[in-house]
Amino acid sequence: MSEAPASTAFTPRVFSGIQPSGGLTLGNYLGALKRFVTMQDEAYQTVYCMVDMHAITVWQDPAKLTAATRELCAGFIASGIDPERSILFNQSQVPEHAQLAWIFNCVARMGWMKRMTQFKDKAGKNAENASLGLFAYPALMAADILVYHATHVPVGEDQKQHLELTRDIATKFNHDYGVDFFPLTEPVIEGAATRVMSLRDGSKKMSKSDPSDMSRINMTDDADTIAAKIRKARTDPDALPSEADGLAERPEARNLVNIYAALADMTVDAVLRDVGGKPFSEFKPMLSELAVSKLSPISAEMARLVAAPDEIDRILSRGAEQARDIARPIVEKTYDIVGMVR
Ligand code: AQP
Repeated sequence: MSEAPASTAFTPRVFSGIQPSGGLTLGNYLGALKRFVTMQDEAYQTVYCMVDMHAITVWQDPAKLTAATRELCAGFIASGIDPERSILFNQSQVPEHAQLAWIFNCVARMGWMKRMTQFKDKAGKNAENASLGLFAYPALMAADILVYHATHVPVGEDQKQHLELTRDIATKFNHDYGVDFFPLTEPVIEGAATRVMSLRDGSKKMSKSDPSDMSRINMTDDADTIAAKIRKARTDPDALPSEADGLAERPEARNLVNIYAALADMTVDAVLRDVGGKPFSEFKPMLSELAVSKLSPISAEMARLVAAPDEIDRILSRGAEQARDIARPIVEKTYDIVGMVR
């Protein structure tokens, strides 16, 4: 079997996306956005996307989808993504994503898709009533990445399985058609908060679509709301340990310490050296103060940008043109490989 090429054979290029399926959360920021920003300064071309086609795999009110897409774009820019240095656009403006996704729907196997835990989580007990799009979501995600021949994808821990599937799709395509065309993309899952958990339940991921607003910190929350959510965050009665091992069976405590470490750019060990032995009644105000100092400038800048939707739309259409310049020849070449007359 012909092996897919090592990603080093391709131009170093980063692709990642976030769904406009609600407001940005602290989980999206620490698990993804913060890393997107630092990758701009490394030796990659960076391509970032509001994945609106992914968002509609579950019902989205049209007016809210439009507003959430613009707000998400504002969140990218306010967090430090520079549209002059990164390509920033929304997925539906680049039809090549859908074109390649169809080819990948024909490459991916039903058995692979049925193993995807995110589908099981999101479809819940009523899988028969889930959309076909939700089931095919990982094939579209593979197309998002491979339509740019992206070599690296910064994501949170929850997306690891989808990245493995992307590599499986690339390998099978290359093998079936006897080519070395798609790279084996590397996930970049780094930092103290690759899986930020709900503030109400340390076993559940912090999510934009969680029905409880108290479960998450939204990037648009004001200082009082952030402080109230942290004050009410679920914890246990014990004081904080002085070493990371002491957090092993304490998911809620571990989550708050991870959030602190990621916001402060410290290791968990360094945080525990400072706060070990303190009760939550002392640690929570420290965490609130840190979160407010880091997030308030971002939310203020988001509010300023959201008030200028024309400017956001201009940035998105320019980004879409730049994205299409990369994606179009890759789809054309894919069609040639598959044998489609064009
Ligand atoms: N809680 C989290 N901790 C760390 N990383 C996270 N990400 C999301 N939640 C966390 C990362 O953010 C990026 C964008 O995610 P997404 O919006 O495309 O989809 P998602 O993972 O399904 O995020 P949500 O907030 O849970 O959205 P909904 O509620 O609509 O499903 C990804 O890199 C993800 O890993």
